[in-house]
Amino acid sequence: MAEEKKEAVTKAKKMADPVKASIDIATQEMIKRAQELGVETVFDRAENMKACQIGAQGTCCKNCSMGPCRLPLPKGGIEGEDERKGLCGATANTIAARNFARMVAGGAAAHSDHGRSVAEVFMSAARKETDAYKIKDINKLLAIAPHFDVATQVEVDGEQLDRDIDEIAVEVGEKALNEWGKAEGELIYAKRAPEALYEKWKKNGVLPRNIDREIVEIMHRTHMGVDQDYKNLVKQCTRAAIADGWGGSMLATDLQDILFGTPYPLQSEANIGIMKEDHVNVIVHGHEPVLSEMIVAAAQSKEMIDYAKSKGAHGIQLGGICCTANEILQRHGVPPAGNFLQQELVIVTGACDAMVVDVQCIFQNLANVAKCFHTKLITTHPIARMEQDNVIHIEFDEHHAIEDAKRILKIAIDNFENRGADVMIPRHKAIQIAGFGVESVEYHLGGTFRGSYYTLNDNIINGRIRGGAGVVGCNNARQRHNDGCITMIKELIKNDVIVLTTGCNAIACATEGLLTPETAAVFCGPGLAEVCETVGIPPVLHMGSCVDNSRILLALTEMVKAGGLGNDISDLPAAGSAPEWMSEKAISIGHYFVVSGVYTVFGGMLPTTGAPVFEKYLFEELENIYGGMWDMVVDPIEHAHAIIAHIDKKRKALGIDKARERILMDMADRQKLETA
Ligand code: SF4
Ligand code: MSK
Repeated sequence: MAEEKKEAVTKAKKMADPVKASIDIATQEMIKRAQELGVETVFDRAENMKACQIGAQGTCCKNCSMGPCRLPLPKGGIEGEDERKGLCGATANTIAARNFARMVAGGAAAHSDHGRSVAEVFMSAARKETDAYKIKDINKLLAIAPHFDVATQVEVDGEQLDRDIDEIAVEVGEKALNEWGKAEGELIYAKRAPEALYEKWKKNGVLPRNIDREIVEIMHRTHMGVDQDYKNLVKQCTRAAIADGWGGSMLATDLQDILFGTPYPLQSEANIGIMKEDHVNVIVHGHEPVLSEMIVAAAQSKEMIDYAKSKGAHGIQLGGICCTANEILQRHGVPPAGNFLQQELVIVTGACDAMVVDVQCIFQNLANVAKCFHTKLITTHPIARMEQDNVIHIEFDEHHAIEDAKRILKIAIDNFENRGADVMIPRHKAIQIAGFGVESVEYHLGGTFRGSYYTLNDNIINGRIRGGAGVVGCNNARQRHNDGCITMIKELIKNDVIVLTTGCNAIACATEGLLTPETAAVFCGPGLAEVCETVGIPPVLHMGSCVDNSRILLALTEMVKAGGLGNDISDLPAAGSAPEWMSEKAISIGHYFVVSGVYTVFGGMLPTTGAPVFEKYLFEELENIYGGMWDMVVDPIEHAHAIIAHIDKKRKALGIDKARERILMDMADRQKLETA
C-alpha cells in the first residue's frame, strides 16, 4: 500500500455491511474491496454520522446569527396550539417553508445555470465563433423557433423561402438567453403547457417573469424578517420551480438536442463492469455535456486511439457517472459506470486512469480516494474546483474545446502505465436500451402514420396500460442503494404502470436490467407486457438526465393533446416519484411536477415533517390549486401502491376504470360480456 494510501486510510469506527448498503452486486464487491484496502467511502461514513433529526424535519433555522433556532416536533406531535418559535418569533411552518424554498432555489439555480452555460455555447456555435460545435439537429431548431416567435421562412418577391439556418439559430439563441434575465414579460415556454394549466398558473399569479429573478426573489423572501407566510413562500417556490422545469431545464434539453442531436433509442451497457483492464478508462462525471461531447469525439479519433496503443493499451474506454453519463449515453451509447453512490467505487477499481468532473453531485471525497490510487482527478469548470493538491484543473473553454478534450485524454493515457497492482474490476454489467425522448416515444407508441400519442392514450383507455409514472432522482446513503428505486418500479410495472425515468434512477434501472424489451415478459403485468412486446420497447423508458425531466413534462403534455384523457396534466392517470432523492434539485423537480398537476411521492424523508401545517398544505391543499400534490411514503411497495391508487382514482374520474376491469377478465368472462 502506498504511503499516501496509509494516510488516507479510513478513520471510520464502523464499516458498512456491503450487502445491507446496496442491492447491486458490483457495488457490494467494491465496498468490500475499499474496506480491504482501507479506503473510506460514503457507505462507511453513513454508518458513523447520523443525520440531525431537527434539520431532517425542516425546522432548524440559521438564517441569522441569533440562531440557529431549532424547533423539533415534540414526541407525540402537537396538541393544541403550536407554541414553537425562533428568537424572532418565526414559527415552525415559516422556518420549514423558508428552508424548503431555499432548496427549490438551489435546485432551480443548478438546473438553470447549467441551461445558461449550454445557451452560451449555443450562441458561440450559432455565431460561428467555434469550430467544435455545430447546429446538428436542424429539425429541432425549426420546431422550437416558433415558440420564440422566430420566423423560419422569409418572403422574397411574394414567395415564401426557407430562412438561413444560422440566422434562425442566432435569433433563437438570443431570445433563449434572454429568458434568464429579461426585464418584462413572462417565461416563453410556459405556453408549451396545456392551455388549462397555463391558465391556472396565470389565475394564481405564478407565471415566472424570468428565470434568475424567481430564484433571487426566493433568497430575498427567505432572508431574516421578510416573508413570514408559508403559503406566500410556497407561491414563490412555484414560480421558481416552473422557471426551472418549463424554463432553465427545458431550454437546456432543447439546446443540447440541437447542438448534440436529439436522442433516439440505442443499445449500451451499464455498471462498473463496463471498465476494461486493458483499456485506458476515462470516467466523466457531473451534468453538463458540453465538454464530455468533445471527449467522446476526441476518444474516437485515430490520433488518440493510436496514442493509447503506443502506451500499451488496447484502446480508450469511456464511461460516466451521474447525468454527464446519461447525456453521452443517450446520444452516443457511452455506458454509465454507475450512479451517484458508486462514484468513489469506480476509482477503487484501481483501473480509473482519469476521472473528469464538471458540476453537481461530485463528492469532495473523490480527491481523497484518488490519492489512494493512480487516478488523475480533473476538474474542468470554473465554478466547481477542489482544494486538494492532487486535483488537476483544466478549465474548459468552448473556443478550444477539442484541444482541451485531447489534453485531458492524453493525461489519462499517460497515466495508464502508472496503474498499481490493486486493480479489481467487478464483472457485473447489464445491457440497456436508452435514449427515449418525446419524439421517439411518439414514434414507438404513436407510429409515424399518426405521429401522435394516440396509441399510448388508446392503450391507457383500453386498460392494457393502467397509467404512467415518472420515477426519477438520486441515491441516498441513508437508504439501501438502488433498493427503493428498483423494488418500487418492479411493483409498478407488475401492475401495468409504464415508467419514464431519468437521472441516477435510470442508471439504477439499467444496472438491474430493467431497460430491455425482454424485461416485460419477466416483470410486467399482462397488459403492459403485451404492449411492450408488440412495439418492442422496455417497460421502463430512459428519458435522459436530470434536466431532461422536461422531456417527461412534454410527454405528459402530448398525452393531453392526443385526447381522451382529459384537458390537463392533472387529469391523466399519471404520477411522479423520487424514491431515493437527496439533492435540492430533486425538491425543485418535485415541486414543478406538483404544480404541473402531478401527484408526486418522495421516499426517505421530506424536510416538512417538523411542520405539520405546512406539510398538510403541500400534501393536501395544493391539489385544490394545481391538481397535483406532494406525498412521502418510505416503504417502496406502499410507495408504488400510493401511485397505483392515484392512477386508479384518475381512471375512475375519466370513466375508464371499467375498461381495465375487462382487460383483467379471462376469455370466458369476456365472452360472457360480449354475449350479454
Ligand atoms: Fe432564529 Fe429567526 Fe434568526 Fe431564524 S431568522 S435563526 S428563527 S432568530
Ligand atoms: S445526478 S441530482 S444524484 S439524479 Fe443528475 Fe443523480 Fe440526483 Fe445528482
